[in-house]
Amino acid sequence: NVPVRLTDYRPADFLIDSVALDFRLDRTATRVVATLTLRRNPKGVPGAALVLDGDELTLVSLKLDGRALGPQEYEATPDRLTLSAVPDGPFTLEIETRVDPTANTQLSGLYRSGSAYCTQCEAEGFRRITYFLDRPDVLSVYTTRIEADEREAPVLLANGNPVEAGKIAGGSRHYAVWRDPFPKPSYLFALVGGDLGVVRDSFTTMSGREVALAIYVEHGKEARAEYAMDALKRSMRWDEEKFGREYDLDVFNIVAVSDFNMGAMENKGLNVFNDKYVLASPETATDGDYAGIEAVIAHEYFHNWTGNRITCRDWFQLCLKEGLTVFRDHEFSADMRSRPVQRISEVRGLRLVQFPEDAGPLAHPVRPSVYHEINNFYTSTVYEKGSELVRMLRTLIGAETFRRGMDIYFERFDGTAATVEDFLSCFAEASGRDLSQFALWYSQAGTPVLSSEGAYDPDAKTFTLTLKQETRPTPGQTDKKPVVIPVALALFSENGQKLDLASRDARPEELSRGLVELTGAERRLTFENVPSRPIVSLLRGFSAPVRLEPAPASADLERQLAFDDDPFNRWQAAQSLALRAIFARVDAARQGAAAPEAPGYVAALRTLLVGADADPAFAAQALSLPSVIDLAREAGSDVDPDVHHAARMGLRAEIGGALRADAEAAYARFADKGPYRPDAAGAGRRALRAVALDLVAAGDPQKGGALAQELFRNAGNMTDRLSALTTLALLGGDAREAAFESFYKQFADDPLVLDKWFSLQATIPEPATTQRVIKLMSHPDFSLTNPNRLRALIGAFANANLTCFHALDGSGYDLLTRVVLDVDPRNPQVAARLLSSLRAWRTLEARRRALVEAKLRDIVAREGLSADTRDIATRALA
Ligand code: B3K
Ligand code: ZN
Repeated sequence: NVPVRLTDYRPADFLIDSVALDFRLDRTATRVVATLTLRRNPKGVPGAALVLDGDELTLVSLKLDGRALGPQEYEATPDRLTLSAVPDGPFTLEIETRVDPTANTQLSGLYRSGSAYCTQCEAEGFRRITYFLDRPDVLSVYTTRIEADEREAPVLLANGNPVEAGKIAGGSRHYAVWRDPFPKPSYLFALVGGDLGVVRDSFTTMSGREVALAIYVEHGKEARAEYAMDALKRSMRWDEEKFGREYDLDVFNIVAVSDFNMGAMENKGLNVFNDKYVLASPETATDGDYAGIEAVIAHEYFHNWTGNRITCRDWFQLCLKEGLTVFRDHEFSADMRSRPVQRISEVRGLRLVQFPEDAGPLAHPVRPSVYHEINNFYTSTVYEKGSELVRMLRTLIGAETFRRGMDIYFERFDGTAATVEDFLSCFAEASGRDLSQFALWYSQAGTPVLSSEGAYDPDAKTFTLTLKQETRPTPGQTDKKPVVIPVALALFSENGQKLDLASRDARPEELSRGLVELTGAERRLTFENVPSRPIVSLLRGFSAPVRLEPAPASADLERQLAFDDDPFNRWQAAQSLALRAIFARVDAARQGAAAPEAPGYVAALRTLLVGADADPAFAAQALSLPSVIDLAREAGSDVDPDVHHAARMGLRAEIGGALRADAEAAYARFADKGPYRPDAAGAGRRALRAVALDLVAAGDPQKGGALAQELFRNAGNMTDRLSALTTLALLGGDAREAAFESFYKQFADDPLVLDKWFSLQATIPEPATTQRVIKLMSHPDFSLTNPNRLRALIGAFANANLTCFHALDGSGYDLLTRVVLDVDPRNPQVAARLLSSLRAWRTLEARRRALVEAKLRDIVAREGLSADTRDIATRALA
């Protein structure tokens, strides 16, 4: 397994202008005839042999310009087809392969989910269907004919527009032909065949074209696709309004399947989805699920322009489509819901996964320069940090200039396979700025640490702010250069008055925008006319993906929480106060001292709770304590999750005790009124109520338990029911077991709801949970082959139950490695992803570190390990 390097990029030696695919669907022996029209690429090596990619393929026959080739005229292995002598002019190649969709447990290529046939080709799954130049810079026009048994697969779908369909005489077979006029890379190919229900709608584009929309789901679940359909129409309108992007085919189809390696896939005109991101009803889906559906539907739809019309030259450019499309879906969610609340949850997500990734052995640049297995690079760094880079670019050049740059990008690179340089060149042109330093963000791994120091001079009435940056070494990258960091800032007087910024050390537009740029290792700014020591609001709106150190003094944080006009920094102030209070408890526990209380923080929370009606969603976020994962990340080294968990629970009890009456009042005040609506306002009220319930349970377990049981019984929607069950799960005892049992009985036939049932049990933070998880693995509803179910139980255990997963007896690590090794031969992508839950293992204290290291060494030593899992294990040991 040789590494692939960005610097080794060479254009393909051949181009494939058109592809005609003919599928005869069969459960175990599907026949595929691919007719390719090829010609030499003027940019390729003259006279080069034609080498096509394959993966576990069986070649049936091969014809060149209509003539059957003998075995001495080519070389075919399961993973390569080589023709050393091909014409210099254009020619056609007809390749017949046979594939077994039922045996395809990797869920890459053509496989079966339930009784349906479906495909997943990104990144390199097309080569598991036919031999091809399976690389994103080879763009072709596809025609797809599908033939199948009409009883088994009445629905036959592929990319593009439907051309023709009919019955085949003498039997029960039928066919459909689809044509996609837009040249695309093979990773965007898709096909679906099955017996599916459908929801239909239509959309009139900005230029008045009618697009037929359809979402295909399991029969009987049509009503649950209505929210997804609504989200789709809103996405289509939004992309027209905000980016001027119109949809381009006559149809847009979405198919929901229950066996899927990730969230969804943006195949041209035929998105295939994990049904988790399509199906929702108030009884089965939470507010979080609805928000997730809205975001993923939008994300895949937005790929039509950022990913499909303009694709990536090579897989190193993955962030070009992913980071940009995440940025677009974030903006969409911000417009559909609450912008501040959306921003806070983006940053929470970034810090939960991307920051640890960037600080650990799996760290890599947003645009990596080398990979062994590309599927392991669909990471939080490429997606979420990639999105932050686009956001920073917009912050630096301004929203209008950014939009002009996007217009240039769409205009200039439509129909091509582009690079990050191509993308940046559009913004350099639109803004007239040199973006070469900005480009470092794409090549340099690691989270920069931004530190600040302030000094007030009461005589001169000046305030001097010193900003410094430093990026620590990451694997393979020791020397880090300073990057450009847009630092949004404001100064407030003691009583909350926002001060005008005056300084000779900043450009006038920096002062008027409240945005200074740190480009070197250090910058000093002296602000004038500052009447008293100011309160500094730094990195407002999280203007750059950096770690800000140190947090301001607690008294300043309390003031910021009270009057900062940047909601993100108000939330940040609450988080910083909570972190300080928890770490004070950690220190005390380590010294055997009594737990220190945090009266200032608790008083600030009381104000938030009492005033929650103004913005319940925001209050719910500000009232939520950092998770144990947050604590581990902030500690950075010598992590003992038990100590962190205990300190966190201690603070939770302190808050619950102090705010009991206010929490009970809030719980009553925010009771659901009227029918459930999955909108942001309703979701905010329910989130606040869940926080209130948790506080009541923290302060008075008996009262909390009683309220939770009542809510569990009478909940009118899944959001409330799950909040109640979460509280009961934490409280333990017979009530918990009874609730889990009744939940199971009620939803035993609903896989997506059962996933929640498995997850919640896996995350109970008490020692017995590991045994519970092991027992659940023999539950009749558990399955190692369904990725959703596997992630629900084992993924949740390893990623969200730190005390059990990192148990000192090694039982959590045993469980994870056993499952990873069991799943690996069947589904390497999912196994490797599970193993990535060890991304932060080096920050653990010594005993746990030794346990993990031994496990990783054991995995690497295994024979027959997949390239995916080997890659993660090897890099994790770096
Ligand atoms: N582009 C796909 C991800 C494919 C992952 C392949 N291992 C979904 C998305 O990001 O929209
Ligand atoms: Zn994407």
